Amino acid sequence: MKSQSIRVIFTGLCLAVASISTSGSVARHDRPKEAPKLGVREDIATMDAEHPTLVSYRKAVEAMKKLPADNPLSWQFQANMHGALKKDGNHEGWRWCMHGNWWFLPWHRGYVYYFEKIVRKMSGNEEFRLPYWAWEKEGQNVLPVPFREAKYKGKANPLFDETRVEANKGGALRPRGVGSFARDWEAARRTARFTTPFHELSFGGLRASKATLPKKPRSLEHGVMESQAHDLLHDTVGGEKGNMGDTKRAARDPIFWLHHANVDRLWNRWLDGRGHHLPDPATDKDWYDQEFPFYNEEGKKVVVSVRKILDLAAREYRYDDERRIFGAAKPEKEKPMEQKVVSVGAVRPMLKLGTRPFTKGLVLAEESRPRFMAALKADATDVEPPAVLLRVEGIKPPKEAPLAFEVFLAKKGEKPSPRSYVGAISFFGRRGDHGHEEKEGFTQGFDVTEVVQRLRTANRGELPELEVSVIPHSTAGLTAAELAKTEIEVPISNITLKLVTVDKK
Ligand SMILES: [Cu+2]
Repeated sequence: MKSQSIRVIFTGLCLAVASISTSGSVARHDRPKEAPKLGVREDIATMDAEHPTLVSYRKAVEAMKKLPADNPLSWQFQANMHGALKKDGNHEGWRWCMHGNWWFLPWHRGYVYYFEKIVRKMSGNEEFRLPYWAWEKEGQNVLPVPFREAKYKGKANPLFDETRVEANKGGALRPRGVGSFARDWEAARRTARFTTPFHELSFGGLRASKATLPKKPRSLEHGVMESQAHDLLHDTVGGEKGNMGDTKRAARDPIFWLHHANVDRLWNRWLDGRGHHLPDPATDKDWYDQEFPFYNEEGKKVVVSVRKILDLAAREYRYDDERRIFGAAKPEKEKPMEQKVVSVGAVRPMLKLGTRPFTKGLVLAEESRPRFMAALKADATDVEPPAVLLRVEGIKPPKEAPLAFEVFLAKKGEKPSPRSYVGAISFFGRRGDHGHEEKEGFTQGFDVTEVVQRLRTANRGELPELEVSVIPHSTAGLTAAELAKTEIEVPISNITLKLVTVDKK
């Protein structure tokens, strides 16, 4: 009786998937090689070390680590597809990770998708689906136990990575800050659009023009899902010198794949939100048409478009907390809008971030004040409400930066608190070793619209005097007092407040 009802549900699922895939039917019994059955990616927190998924993962990682780096099924080759050290040499399939543009999410979806296939082959477990590490859930911002121990049953544990330092001790990542991964995720989840001209208003990142192989677009301005939580998780697991903190080595750490399975899952959870949708297939064709090289479980190079990645993934896995089949979200027609941005305030003088916390007044520009106030009070029923951005501009990451910053916007005299936390600045993928972009520095902005509106409402409709606080945190396990004794300077050019308004065309 029970198995029957399960079968009914499963058939229903397959039908739903088939109806949204472009290639039509998904045969369950006599399925072609190209159409594996739908599997479920589950929360690692529900698994003990003996769970078949982890047994298979250990087996595959061990086998992959024994293969030479030029074999696409090897651990090294797979990691090098994300990024590689100079001494690793060159290969056409390497160094393809997409960061700082709107392909961050689909590229990583494809990358993890093919990796999962390879793990299935190398473990001999056809049922294998990657677990995900839900670090955004309270109490789960700790490296999962099966990855922490150097030994497993008396032998080297394939899931262990000795380059993590603090994370392997099992403490909460970001234990001393006011912010948390949960908070960062909540902020990201509220982001209304996948892409906009502003990185702090773009869940998926900034638009980039079609990339032609082998050139890839690169910018240091990360979208909200990427810059909040994702980046800092890399840094807090990797610590000062660990694999996870460096794009060129990150995927060597077996936890990388569970981290990205989670980022992939959170993309789906974002799509659950009302009005949230993928780029418009008509106006954002470039996003769907972009092709990337991956390697399948036969070790063969495959070049697939974003459209194809979405389709393949939707047919092959879903998450255990899926509320609907992802990929089914209908893109809505968005009104063309013209966005205008004006500077409405700044912190002066403000030339560097360091190892001690600071608080400074945010001075509103008198000339733009009337316009700013009018926008905040505007009845925004038929246009998009104005957005207020707090931007830390011209951040020049030092070569070694074992720290991250939490940023707060509060009423003058108020201590930084969860209510005034607006987000974090971290350096994953933006450290000073890539070339010319770093000389310019990068901007990390935050959507502070809600904070500003709350402060205004609490102050009888008028904006109170504002202060910005920036609190540094060690990613190498130092306490605030220990960190304050070290000398690290992060030059910046400015901290500004911007108003973004939308005019209907
Ligand atoms: Cu990542």
